[in-house]
Amino acid sequence: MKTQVAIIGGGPSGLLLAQLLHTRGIESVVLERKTKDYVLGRIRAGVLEQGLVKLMEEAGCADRLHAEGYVHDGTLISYGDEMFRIDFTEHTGTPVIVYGQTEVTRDLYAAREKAGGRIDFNVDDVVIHGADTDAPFVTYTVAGEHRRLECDFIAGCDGFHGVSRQTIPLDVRREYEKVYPFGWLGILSETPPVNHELIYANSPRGFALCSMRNENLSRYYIQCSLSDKPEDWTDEAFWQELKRRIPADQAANLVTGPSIEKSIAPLRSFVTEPMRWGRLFLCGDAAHIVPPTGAKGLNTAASDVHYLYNGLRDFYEKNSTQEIDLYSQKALARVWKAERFSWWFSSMMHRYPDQSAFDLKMQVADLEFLRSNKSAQKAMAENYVGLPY
Ligand code: FAS
Ligand code: PHB
Repeated sequence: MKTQVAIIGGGPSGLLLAQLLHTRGIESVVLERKTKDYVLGRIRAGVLEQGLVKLMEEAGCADRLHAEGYVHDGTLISYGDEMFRIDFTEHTGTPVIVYGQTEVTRDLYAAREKAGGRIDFNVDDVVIHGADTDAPFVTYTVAGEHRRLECDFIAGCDGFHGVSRQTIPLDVRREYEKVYPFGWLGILSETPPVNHELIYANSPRGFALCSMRNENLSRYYIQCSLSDKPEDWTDEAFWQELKRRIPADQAANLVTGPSIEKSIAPLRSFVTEPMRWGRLFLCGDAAHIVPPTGAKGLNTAASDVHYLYNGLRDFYEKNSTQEIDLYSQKALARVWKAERFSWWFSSMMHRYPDQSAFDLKMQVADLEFLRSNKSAQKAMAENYVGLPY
């Protein structure tokens, strides 16, 4: 079998790239390890930058996003019972859209199916061959049947635990990592959100986040120990802890209910350089991970896709390799800014086991400066809504 672009991974990165390439008549095949339902069952990101919204529009997949997504002009930040607002539109003229990653992925699957795009599910034993040659190919199995996919390029969109990054030789790769000493326990509940905007809460008991998917589907997180398991937390225990971490007036309005999903995500900052090796291009979580505090994971995957799509389009339409040759440099320039913002916001909002009294004073000073300084708020807003591509 032969295609132009072999895409490993059927998450948002791989699907968005496949659909954008399709709009220019560029063929691809997506290889996904799991089933579509499994991919759609993962509850992840909730906030979309305008850059991702524009890419979904370019891919012809933004109708439901615009119909059902929620425009958010700002976010709330609390510490103890204090709370203040960062106004995105005042500082940047740009809002964000609250629309779950699951729905983004669902829309992309629907578009690929409508276009007759090839997606092989339940693939195993994916191996990338000849990425450093002009004739790369991918071998894999489906239900024990061996397959070989000849291609011009390979997009490694297979997430943090995929095979693509590992294909780049260790003497070529440089990896940078910071593992955080806590996780996020998240629940989904069919209850109205506690506030119409997100609340990022710093409390003496740890971080909490109040988010949502729609007017009757809320998403809440509390910082938890890495030794915790979801089953260690009853719904009641979760709600009680959340109420103790958000301002009292917000806690008084919190509508609780049974969790319909409960999971714990570890937090890490991670970047691998370069994001290209020969004909292999890493995209999204395959190349970088951020703590979800700044809502940058999915959105930075989107800017990777933007750069790679433009590079591949120019290769096929203009016979130019200029943009693919600049891919890693351009993508990493934006990745590191997202890493910085996510690390800074996480440092300001979480409780760290080794924090001294001075460290805690620095957190409060950071929060007070952000609360009182318009330039600090503008910088926060510019990072949150998404730096330019
Ligand atoms: P993904 O991991 O989404 O997709 C990779 C795909 O490749 C998967 O479907 C996987 O099955 C497949 N795959 C893996 N190995 C393969 C192989 N060998 N062969 C074929 N296929 C293979 N970001 C936010 O902005 N906000 C959040 O709140 C947030 N919460 C998160 C919670 C968790 C638990 C995790 C893990 C991530 C979270 N993220 C969040 C980040 C997340 O949204 C990612 O940034 C986003 O999924 C990136 O998309 P992809 O790069 O497509 O990677
Ligand atoms: C979410 O709604 O899942 C969400 C929102 C903002 C974040 C992280 C997660 O920073």
